[in-house]
Amino acid sequence: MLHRIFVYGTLKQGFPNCHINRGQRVPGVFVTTQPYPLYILGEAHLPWLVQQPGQGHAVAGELYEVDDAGLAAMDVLEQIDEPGWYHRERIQVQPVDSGEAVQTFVYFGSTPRVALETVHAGPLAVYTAEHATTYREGG
Ligand code: PCA
Repeated sequence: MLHRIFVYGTLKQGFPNCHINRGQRVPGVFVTTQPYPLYILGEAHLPWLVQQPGQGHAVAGELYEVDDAGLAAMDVLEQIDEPGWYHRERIQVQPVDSGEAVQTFVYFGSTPRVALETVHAGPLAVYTAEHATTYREGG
C-alpha cells in the first residue's frame, strides 16, 4: 500500500536524512493548509513542527508517496514509539502555486519539549539548507 508523507525537515531532498526517504516525490513544493509553528529545537537543532494549528506559518516542504516498508523506515528514524519524540499524524497540504489540497501524513514533534528546551529559531515558514548545517545526527 502507498502512503503520502509531507516532509519539512531533514527528510527533504538533499538534507541530512534524505537517504532514509525512499519515497517517490510528487513534483513541486507543498505548504500546509493550516499554519503550524516550526522551530529549531534543542542540542541537536531538530526541525520541530508542533501540532498547534493556527500558530506560526504555513510551512513549506515536499510530498512523497512511499510504501509500507519505506514509511516504517522513516518511523524508526523519527522514533514515533518513544515519548518526547515525533508522532505521525494526518494533515492537509496544498501545492504552493495552485492545485488541490491533499491529505497526507506528517511528523509532529512532541509539544512539551518546546517549553523545556532551547528554541534556536522559529516559528519558521521553511527549514533551509543553512538550518541543516547546525543539525546533529542521533540527537
Ligand atoms: N524529519 C521529518 C520530521 C523532522 C525531520 O527532521 C521531516 O523531514 O519531515
